[in-house]
Amino acid sequence: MSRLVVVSNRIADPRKSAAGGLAVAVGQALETTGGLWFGWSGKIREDGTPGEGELHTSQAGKVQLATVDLCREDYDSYYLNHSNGVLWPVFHYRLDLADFSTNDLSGYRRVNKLFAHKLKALLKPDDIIWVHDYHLIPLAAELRAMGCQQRMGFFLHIPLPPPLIMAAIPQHDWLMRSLFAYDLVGFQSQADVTHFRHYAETELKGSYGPDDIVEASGAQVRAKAFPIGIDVDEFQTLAKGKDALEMYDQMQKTYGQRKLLVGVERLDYSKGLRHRLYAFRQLLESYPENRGATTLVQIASPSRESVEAYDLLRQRLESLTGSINGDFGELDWTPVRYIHRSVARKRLPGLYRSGSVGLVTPLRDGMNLVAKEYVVAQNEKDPGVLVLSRFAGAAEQLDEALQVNPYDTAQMAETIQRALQMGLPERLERHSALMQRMKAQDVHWWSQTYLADLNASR
Ligand code: GDG
Repeated sequence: MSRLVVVSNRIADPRKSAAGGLAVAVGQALETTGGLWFGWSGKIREDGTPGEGELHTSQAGKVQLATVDLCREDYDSYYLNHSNGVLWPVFHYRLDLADFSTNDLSGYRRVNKLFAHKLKALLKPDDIIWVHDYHLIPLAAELRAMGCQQRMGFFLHIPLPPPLIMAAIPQHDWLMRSLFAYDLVGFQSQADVTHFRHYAETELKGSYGPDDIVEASGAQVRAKAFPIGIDVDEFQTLAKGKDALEMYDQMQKTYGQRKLLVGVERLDYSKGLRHRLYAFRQLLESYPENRGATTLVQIASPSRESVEAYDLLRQRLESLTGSINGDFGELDWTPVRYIHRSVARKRLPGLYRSGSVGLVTPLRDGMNLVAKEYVVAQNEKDPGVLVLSRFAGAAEQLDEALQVNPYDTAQMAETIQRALQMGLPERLERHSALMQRMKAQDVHWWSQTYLADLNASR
């Protein structure tokens, strides 16, 4: 049986349960056959030389871990400036937030070449290589240029925008052509696949045909949607654990009879936090019966704090929260509980379960796992209601959520009100349909389906 080699910007020890959905899925896939997980160590060397980095290897059960350190210049250009300063905003349709001035494509290429060089030394001829996410798009092209002929697949965790938005990235055609070095390219949603096909047609003068094949510049790749799921069993076990139950009790004691709206995310402009607060303000204005009776608990865990756009967003959220609490709050009621810290993973299910409504309203999102975690954490005899943005990849799968357009404040407020007032029979019906899909398409289904397809892709 071929060995699986996973490559991602960051890696995790698959034996540690705190690792979260993707790490668990990839870790389990790796443990089945024994495999190699390769990525950046997370260490920055102040005295290092660009394009060079030390390789560290260690063994975690059946999985070999291999990491490379980056020097400061490589970290800045590959990770901060190009991956998070240009690719992340553009792929989330935010040309206004992309910082092209500091963009250094050569640093991004250099680090991909460095990774390819270090990885090549560890590869066996019949390995299967699975590369993850936007940091590493050109990795296969670099490996191929070094003579590697193994089967290689790529999965994009974030959305792929339409061609005219992609076209804003300097040398976008180089970036997109490099995807054709893979045997299989996986996307989160059908919308992303459509954008990839359109890009190939319009920008590369290519075409697409049967069997998910896209052709351009004399090369072929298979492009398909594989919507990522969560580890339903693991999350249900977590929900029954001591920490989650304690969290739930604590929320009940603190908020008593009040209904809770719950939001949990990294503090990121793609997640639509400002628009959610506008809708909550509108809810309190249009449906005053919620004043004193409904609280929004918003966890915004710190993320990418050295990128300027994130700092600005934090300031705006703090000011908006302050103004809503100032305008509507009472001595015994704070409308918005905004927490700029992370909650321990073991406690999360208890928090989700305490929410009568789960608010997952990104402006654009590849999939959004919080939406899925919220559903799985619910009490199946008295479930809460998921309010989900139509711009999350998850919206293609989760028809039974109440879907909203986060830019339409009045519609979002109206939908939250509908969710707050929904009767038990309708909540039960929606929840059970969502749960069935969640179980059928969990994270193990995702990795197995992807890898089976990659195996069959040549
Ligand atoms: C990318 C794509 C795609 C959040 N706050 C806390 C916390 N979290 C955990 C959640 C969830 C994960 O982080 C977030 O996953 P999402 O999918 O919502 O979003 P991204 O981080 O942007 O992930 C996304 C995903 O990749 C997978 O392909 O779905 O579209 O953008 O698991 O629970 N965890 C803890 N404390 C927090 O405060 N412990």
